[in-house]
Amino acid sequence: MNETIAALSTPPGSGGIAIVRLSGLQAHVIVEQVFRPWPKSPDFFHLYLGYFYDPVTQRNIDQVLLTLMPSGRSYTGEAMAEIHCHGGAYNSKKILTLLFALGAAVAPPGEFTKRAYLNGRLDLTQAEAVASLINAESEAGLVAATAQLAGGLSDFINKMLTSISRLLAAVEVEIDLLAEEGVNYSQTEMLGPLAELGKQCHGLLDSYQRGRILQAGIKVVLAGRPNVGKSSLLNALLAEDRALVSTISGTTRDVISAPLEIAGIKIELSDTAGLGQPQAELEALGMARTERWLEQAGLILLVFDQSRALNDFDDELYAKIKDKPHLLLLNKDDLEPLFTEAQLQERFSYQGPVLRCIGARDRTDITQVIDGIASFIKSQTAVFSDSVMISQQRHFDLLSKVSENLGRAVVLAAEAEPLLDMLAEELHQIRFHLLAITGQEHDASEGLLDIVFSQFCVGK
Ligand SMILES: Nc1nc2c(ncn2[C@@H]2O[C@H](COP(=O)(O)OP(=O)(O)O)[C@@H](O)[C@H]2O)c(=O)[nH]1
Ligand SMILES: [Mg+2]
Repeated sequence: MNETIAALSTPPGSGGIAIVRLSGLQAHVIVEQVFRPWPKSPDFFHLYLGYFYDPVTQRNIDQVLLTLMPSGRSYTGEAMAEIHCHGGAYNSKKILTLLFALGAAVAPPGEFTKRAYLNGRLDLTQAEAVASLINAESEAGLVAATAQLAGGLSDFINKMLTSISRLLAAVEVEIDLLAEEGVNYSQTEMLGPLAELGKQCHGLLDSYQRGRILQAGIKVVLAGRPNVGKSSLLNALLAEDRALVSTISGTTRDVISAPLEIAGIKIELSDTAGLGQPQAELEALGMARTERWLEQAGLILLVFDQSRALNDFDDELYAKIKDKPHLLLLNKDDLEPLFTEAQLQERFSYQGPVLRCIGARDRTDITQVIDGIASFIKSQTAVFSDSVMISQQRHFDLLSKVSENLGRAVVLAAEAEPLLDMLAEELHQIRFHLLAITGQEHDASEGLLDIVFSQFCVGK
């Protein structure tokens, strides 16, 4: 059914080695024409040292290692061959060109993993985990992706599916029997499992925020009035001179972002233009940009200069961010204080900690700030950290639909004389959405597979 595909599976450019992969019915036949010496009866999963050569000119192209994998026991589930050549851009391209000349087709992005899914080697959540694993940028991201790849989420969804299929079968039997002899319907047998499914579904939906943070990281934004020391803090947290620091108010205009890892979580730290009364047009543009950034922040660090009295701008600023996750930071602790931590907390009715940046200007001690961010992250991610979670928007959307159908199913099932056909329809829908998560069934017209596999690179 499928043509044999070939692609470079390592990044283009020069490196130690490059790996060219082939998958499909003709994979072994094609490499037999370009690898020598061809073993008499080749073993699978054995690495053969030899030469990749051009069958027309008979000239050797590269010294390579070749391994063959049989269908049913390879990543894609098809016959596969891997050619480990020297990591040059030219030789690997030449090898690919010769494979294409012998009939291999160019592999679209994600095609190997797509075939693995279509051949039942992975389900859709596991295929998505492969993409997450490749893109992981932190310890937590890696752990989350590996758990999903191992099938943690698939198992959980499959258990929900077993339960829903059982209920559906019971309702359908009931529909048949009612038509004949009017057998009594057992509500408790229906409502108990439905409630349990609802709990599981909400557990997964609740885990989305945590799953996103673990896998994709969190955006942390420094905000505050001009000149309080935001840029100094960014530099201190990054331990490098990244942002311009000056006594001139309005120095920072554009948003400066840089990656950082705290408590195993990937952080994108951003410094913004201070919010207040803009002195010039450019400063006003910077402030507008800050506001947009604040909307997307996963955590806002609101910085105060303890040597300057609090005023209306501070109240305005606080009102703006108070519904977002935030921490208060007190800076310039080497200067005479005009207010205390307690006064700050009282003014804004803020229950959280006030983190002191001790001499941020000289990068001396920002441990309180780092610890504060770390405990915030832990409070967001630690709960049930060993349980199954979701981190993909697609899963969240499907489970939201499941949750709606479950709500309606419970109402229908609780009726004194339930409308069994309608209940069956809700259960069908739930089953369909759950099957779409693992990819066992889905609406082909939605182009789901194209969307999922286009996130991959060529050769994966
Ligand atoms: N005395 C003192 N000055 C600081 C401290 N942190 C920053 N500054 C100074 O405050 C001014 C404004 O700092 P900057 O980081 O540019 O503030 P931003 O406008 O909030 O980004 C600069 O002159 C800094 O050197 C501090 O802890 N103590
Ligand atoms: Mg600044």
